[in-house]
Amino acid sequence: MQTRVGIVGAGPAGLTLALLLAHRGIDAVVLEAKSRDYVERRVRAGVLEHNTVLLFEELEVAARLHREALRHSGVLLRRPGQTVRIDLEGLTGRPLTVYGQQEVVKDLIAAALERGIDIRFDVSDVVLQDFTGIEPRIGFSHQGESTTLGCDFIVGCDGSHGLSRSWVASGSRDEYEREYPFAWLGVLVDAEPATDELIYAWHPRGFALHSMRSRRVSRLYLQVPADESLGQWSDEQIWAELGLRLGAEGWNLNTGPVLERSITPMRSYVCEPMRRGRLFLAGDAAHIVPPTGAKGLNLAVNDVRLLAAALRTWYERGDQSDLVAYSERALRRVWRAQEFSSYMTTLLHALDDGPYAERLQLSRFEYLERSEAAQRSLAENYVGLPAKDDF
Ligand code: FAS
Ligand code: PHB
Repeated sequence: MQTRVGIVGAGPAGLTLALLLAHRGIDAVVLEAKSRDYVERRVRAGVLEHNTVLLFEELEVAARLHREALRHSGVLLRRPGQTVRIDLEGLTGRPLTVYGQQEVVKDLIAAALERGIDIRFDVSDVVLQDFTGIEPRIGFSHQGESTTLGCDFIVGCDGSHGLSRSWVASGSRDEYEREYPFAWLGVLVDAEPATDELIYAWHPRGFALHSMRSRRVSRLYLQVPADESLGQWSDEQIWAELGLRLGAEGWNLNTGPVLERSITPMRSYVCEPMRRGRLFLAGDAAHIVPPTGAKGLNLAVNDVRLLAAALRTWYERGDQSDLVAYSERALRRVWRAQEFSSYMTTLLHALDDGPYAERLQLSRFEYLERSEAAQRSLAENYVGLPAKDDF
């Protein structure tokens, strides 16, 4: 098998990259370890930045998104007895879009297959070879056959548990990590959201988030200890805790059947550089953010937006300057998202860091309540700073 770009992973990063390359007439093959059904059912992110929606519109994969997604112009930050609304669209001119990652992945896969992009699901034994030379190869097994895919470039879009990161040699790789002492217990619920906009709540018992997937399906999260297991929480306990933490005068949570539940660890990670030879990393393969800033999926899309443009420069003009600059450019927005996710996580979670840290949180919250400048800073980071060729 031979192609121009071998992509490992059919998540938002890998699929968006394959579509961007096809849009520019550059062949790619996508190798995915799981089944199509599995990747289309994985419940994960829910919030799309304006940049991400614009890029999906450019790729002509946003039709269903525009029919079914929820368009939000603000977000609510809550503490017991206080709620601050951040007027995202009024402060930045850019809205927020709520549309589940599983819906994004369904739309991207459907468009890719319709456009003849070669996606191999259920592959195994993926091995990356000769990417420090000019003829990289990917060995893999598919439908009981071992195959080698020759390509000009390999892009590791295989997520936080993938293998491509490990191929960026430990010698030339700097890793930056932070583990938080808590996780998010998430539930997808068949219940009408009790709010028109997302509610991020600080509470002495812990953080809670009220999001949604549609006007019929709510998505809610609770801060739990990092080593918590799902079995420790009954539905009743989850609802009781959500009601306590999100509670406000004259406001009631809508409960309903829990359709899905999961626990997501809260960690930050960055691998630098995001390439080695002709192997590039994009998305969670290169970086992880705690979901408090709703950046994970959007960062993955930004990485491949920059990488696809760099590959086009190479193929159209034989100019490798954008490929050389890719890692530095992508990392600029990665670190902006790391800082914002850290700010939102430390602003809104019960940190168990003593009374001084709690007073700092309160002061930040009151500053947000009083200062338009503080609100504008949060708003522009949350909706996503405008995409540029080098950021
Ligand atoms: P992905 O992990 O989505 O995709 C990687 C793909 O590579 C997977 O399909 C995997 O099966 C495949 N793969 C792995 N190893 C392979 C191999 N060896 N060979 C072939 N394929 C291989 N972000 C938010 O903004 N909000 C959230 O609420 C949120 N919740 C999350 C919950 C969980 C449990 C996780 C893990 C992440 C969550 N994220 C959230 C972040 C998430 O949305 C990611 O940022 C997003 O999926 C990144 O997309 P990709 O980089 O494409 O990686
Ligand atoms: C979600 O809807 O899943 C969601 C929304 C905002 C976040 C994280 C997750 O910050």
